[in-house]
Amino acid sequence: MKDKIEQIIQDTSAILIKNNAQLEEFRIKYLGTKGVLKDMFDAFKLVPNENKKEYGQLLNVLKSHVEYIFSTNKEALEVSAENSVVDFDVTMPGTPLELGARHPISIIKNEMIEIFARIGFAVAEGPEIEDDWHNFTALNTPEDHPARDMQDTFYINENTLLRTHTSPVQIRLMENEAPPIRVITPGRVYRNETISARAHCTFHQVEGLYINENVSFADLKQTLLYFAKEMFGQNVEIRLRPSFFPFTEPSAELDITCFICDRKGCPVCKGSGWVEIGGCGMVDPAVLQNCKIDDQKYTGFAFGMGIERIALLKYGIDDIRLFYENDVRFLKQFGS
Ligand code: 2NM
Repeated sequence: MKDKIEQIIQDTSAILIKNNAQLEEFRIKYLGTKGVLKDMFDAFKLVPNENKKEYGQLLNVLKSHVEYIFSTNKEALEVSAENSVVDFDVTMPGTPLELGARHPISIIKNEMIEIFARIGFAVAEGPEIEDDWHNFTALNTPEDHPARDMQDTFYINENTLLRTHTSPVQIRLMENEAPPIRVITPGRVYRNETISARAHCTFHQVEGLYINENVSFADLKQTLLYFAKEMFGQNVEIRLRPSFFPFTEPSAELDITCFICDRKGCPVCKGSGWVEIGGCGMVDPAVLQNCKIDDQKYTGFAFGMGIERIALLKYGIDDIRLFYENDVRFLKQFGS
């Protein structure tokens, strides 16, 4: 019996268990109700009394050994099952990622940047939190101008505010770089306005600036005509209506012929055949002086357009608030 016990310990130690079926085979063979251990314990009953103590101890060693082999193999199989991915076909195509859509404001902004890039305008950006000098004073805006009013401007403190236009980016450029300067400044601006279908407290602008020797109002007009035709179609014409801005002299509002109704008159142009898309003018010499640019040598033109306004017109959207709600049902329509 002693030899038999040793033989079983040797056999079970050498066994290689590779899967659950082999584990079950092992369990039945050694630990089952008709298994090897059961036979050994049955045989133990016939052992003479004087040998019972010795063989009893040996049998208990055998039982622990077989149970140990079983449980360590069982654990090893469980761990390897957790770590291996069964039935994974590496040649299958992956789960496709759902593509998003660019925001309509970004689409129009990028289109405007491309159109102006083709005639040599660079792009510049700057901070949305500005100081009084760059947002107002350098732009020749008087201390008592209504735009500086708490009602129109979000102030952070007396000298710090959320920019109300992107012109401060152009002031920084004129302060730091020598002409010629030919740049557009797209970006987000803030105005303290009551939110409605037509107006919002934040919106986006593209402003343009060209400073050089002999820059004329005719250059401004031709630049804007080129832009309007590229943006809205070659049939479009522009109209400049006299206006006023503190930073330009002379100043004008920029209208384009209504491309919705082709000038016949419709709800979008309110029957007039024209829609306003921005403002413009010749940079006031006082602004050039504020930026230490020689206003005897250089002249310049500037213009500003609202991106939302152009997006509303181009996409036939009737409520500006849709741009800021991030409703995917709205945004998905601009898949690009
Ligand atoms: C507009 C209309 C007219 C403008 C002026 C300047 C600067 F910095 F050169 F003085 N930047 N942008 C300007 C002029 C902006 O927006 C409706």
